[in-house]
Amino acid sequence: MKVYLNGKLVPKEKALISCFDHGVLYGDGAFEGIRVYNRLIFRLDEHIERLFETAHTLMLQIPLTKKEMKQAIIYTLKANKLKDAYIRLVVTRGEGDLGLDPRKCKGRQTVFIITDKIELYPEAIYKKGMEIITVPTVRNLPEALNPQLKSLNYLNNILAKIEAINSGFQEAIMLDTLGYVAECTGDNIFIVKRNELYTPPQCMGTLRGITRDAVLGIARRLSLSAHEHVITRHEVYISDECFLTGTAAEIVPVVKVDGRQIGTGKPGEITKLISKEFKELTKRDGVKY
Ligand code: PXG
Repeated sequence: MKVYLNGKLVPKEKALISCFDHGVLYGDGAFEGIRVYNRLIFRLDEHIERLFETAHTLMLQIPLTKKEMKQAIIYTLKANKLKDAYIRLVVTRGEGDLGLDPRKCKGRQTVFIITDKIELYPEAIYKKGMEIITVPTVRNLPEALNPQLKSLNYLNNILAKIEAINSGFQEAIMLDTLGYVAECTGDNIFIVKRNELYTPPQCMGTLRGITRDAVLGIARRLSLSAHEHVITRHEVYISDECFLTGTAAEIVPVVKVDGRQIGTGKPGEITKLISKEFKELTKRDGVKY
């Protein structure tokens, strides 16, 4: 496997960065996770846009233009001869000293691109549905560390993931500080009630997920009402269907939340329809290489 590191392709074993890189020392950097389906890079422009938006707020200068970044991704995919893949795109502040001050990172920012496979959950989860819980760790406050930022500081999510794992679950609902449902540790959440879809609005400590946007688009095309609306845990418990969305996880049916069965306890019809339509979309919506 070859990894793109600062303009060069290097073997995985040689893809190493400095201990003084502020991405390592402080999580000071931005990232994206992107999927490739049969040589089509799904929503590449949207992912690049989001990376540059995160970098803008972090005042992190990306040493490549958007076009060069796309070319670098394609270059890496081709070098690894991948048809189906998961791309991890990372930009860090680069090498600095032992203080927080980002101005001390005087050299180049670090850019690396890993292209690999990813399988978050076994196939059975997609067929039978997942059981999840709500965890105590609340999602970061937007005014502290906005969940819209896909920064390298993912400890808020990792703490929640640890709580889920400690309780024997693979994924968890994180609430915002008001107690409304925000999202899961690495996915957005949707519920279905009386054939209408609901997902928390992005202002409530929720990442504007690209898969979430794709699902909202699918719902619109299918003439299903879809609302970006605050959701309580009660509303999740009494929903007819529930599912999660994310680049890595794709569409995951949820059949039990905090011990409450959702709907029939099996993946719902709308969830299955959305999954099918999403699969179709990935066959045509993307940048070909
Ligand atoms: N919310 C959060 C907090 C995420 O990290 C999503 C929603 C879904 O967004 P997209 O744009 O992918 O539809 C994400 C992204 C993992 C993992 O190992 C998950 C993500 C990123 C990196 C790793 O579960 N999810």
